[in-house]
Amino acid sequence: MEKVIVIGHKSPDTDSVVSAVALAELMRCKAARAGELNKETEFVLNRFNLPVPELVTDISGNKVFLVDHNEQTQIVDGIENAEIVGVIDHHKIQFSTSKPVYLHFEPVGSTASIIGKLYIGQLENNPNLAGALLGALLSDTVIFKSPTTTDEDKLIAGNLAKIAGITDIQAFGLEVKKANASLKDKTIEQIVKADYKDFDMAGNSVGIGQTEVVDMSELVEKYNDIVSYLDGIMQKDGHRIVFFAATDIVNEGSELFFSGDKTIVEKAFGVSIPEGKRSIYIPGLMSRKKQIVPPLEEYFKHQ
Ligand SMILES: [Mn+2]
Repeated sequence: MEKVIVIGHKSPDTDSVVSAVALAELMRCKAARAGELNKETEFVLNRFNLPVPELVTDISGNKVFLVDHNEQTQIVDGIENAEIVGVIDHHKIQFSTSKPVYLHFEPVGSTASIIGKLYIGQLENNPNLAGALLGALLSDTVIFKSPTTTDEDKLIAGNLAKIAGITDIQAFGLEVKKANASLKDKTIEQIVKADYKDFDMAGNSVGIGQTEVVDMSELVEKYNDIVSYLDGIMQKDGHRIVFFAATDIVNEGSELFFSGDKTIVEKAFGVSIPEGKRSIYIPGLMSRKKQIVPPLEEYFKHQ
């Protein structure tokens, strides 16, 4: 393939970046990223001696292979002047092309799982790439705790761990997660926007950020700042509603902050929120894709 650039979504997470790096190396093309790296991704690339892919903010004029996303709002700018040649993803299909393209979608816990399975033969000789893919898999599945996790993810993780020489998958997963979990040294923007995605739901623009937290007490002092930051996004971007989920990966639940009409939150999630309160704790809520997006889409569909 000539000059294909492999790239993940805006506000990239570890799955997006590592999948791009791995696929580019395996297909012998170029990896890029559509935004700044978070600390967790930095940790994984570092740990396995992998290069940081080049930052690309406008993809115009290139052939592009998308990994870990396919929704218009999440694709790097300039895509309307580029040619999509392929997509490997584990999200719902939300796009169309005028030409035939290579598509590989699977309902598994990470894009890294798909790449790890497809290329397991080649990965045998590349323990660093296998280790990084394992890190991305464990990140996206929240060390297998997310409801998006499948038996196949666990199987692939085992194979990748063997190649990478990692004996304790749980301990390695926690190491990966902890690299990004402390809120202490981060600005509100870094906390909310590190993993933030815009969605179009029946003509309504919905923004949803998510972060994983190991120590929820760090959240308390940031409550007001988070709420006013969300209000700022609401005003600037003209959304119908904006969310931020702080997900407790130890106790398995999320504090769901919002800016917008609280009846949307109440109806979509079947909760009741006291007047003036701008967040609600939802036990068991771990996954944006499986537990936040679907109830909201259901709500807006019937509006
Ligand atoms: Mn992913």
